[in-house]
Amino acid sequence: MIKQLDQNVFTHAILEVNGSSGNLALQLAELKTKGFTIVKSGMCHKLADGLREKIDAIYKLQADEVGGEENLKAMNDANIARALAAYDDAFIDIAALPILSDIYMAVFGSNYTLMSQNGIINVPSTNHYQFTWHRDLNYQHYTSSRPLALSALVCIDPFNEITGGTYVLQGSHRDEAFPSKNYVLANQQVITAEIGDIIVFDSMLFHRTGANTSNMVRRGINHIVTQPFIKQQYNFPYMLGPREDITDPKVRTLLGYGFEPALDVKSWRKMKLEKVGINVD
Ligand SMILES: O=C(O)CCC(=O)C(=O)O
Repeated sequence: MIKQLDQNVFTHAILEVNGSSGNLALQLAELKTKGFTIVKSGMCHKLADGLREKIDAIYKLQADEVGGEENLKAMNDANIARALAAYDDAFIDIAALPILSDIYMAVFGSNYTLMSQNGIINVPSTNHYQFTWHRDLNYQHYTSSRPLALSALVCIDPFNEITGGTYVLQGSHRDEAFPSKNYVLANQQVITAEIGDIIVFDSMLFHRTGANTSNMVRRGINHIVTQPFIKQQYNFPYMLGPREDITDPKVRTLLGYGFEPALDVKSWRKMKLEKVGINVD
């Protein structure tokens, strides 16, 4: 949330202006310059209540399948519920929210896929791996003229100074290296948001989760969306199976159907031939 200041934009001696008015244009301009923008999804509290329960249940199931939460702690993976869309279609709907698709389409064109979708569970008075500064494209230290990936962090609980907002270093997606400690302390900003707000950011923006000093768990769902030349962290088509009931081509592309790596040359050619209507055995 940003404080509203004077609402007039008077100028003089300016001949050139970037961008047009309108929400999407504003979001794209903010993403480019600041590296983040905030979008309102209009999610109702009832839906958030349901998603909260589902995230916790998926996390428990995933912890149990690797021998319990202690093992997740040992690998710095506690309180993250991974690949939610593969467990419950409600998370496919969240990943495919039209308000997000509009941004992805404007940034990437029509081919973009879900690289990862994680439930971030910020438990009061516990440590979380995401408390440390990072980029969502881990270990990468270069800049690009267009975003390589966008992150969309959907707030399922209020994000504020007490529950833990999201800390960002504005503009840091344009720098190769992480800045000095002095720079971070002088320039870090915390984004606060309401249930249903979505913090969309360039995945190269340095950011971190804020500590939760409240007495309630604070959850968010982070998506990383890329063009399909960057491989998915989880193979959603494999986890979901063929799912012919998902017919919307935009949603299938988002989930990665049609972009699975070919097993060999023949299957790669077969796939290309099928697209031009030729079937070979
Ligand atoms: O929880 C947050 O505020 C940020 C989440 C985050 O850093 C991430 O998912 O990469």
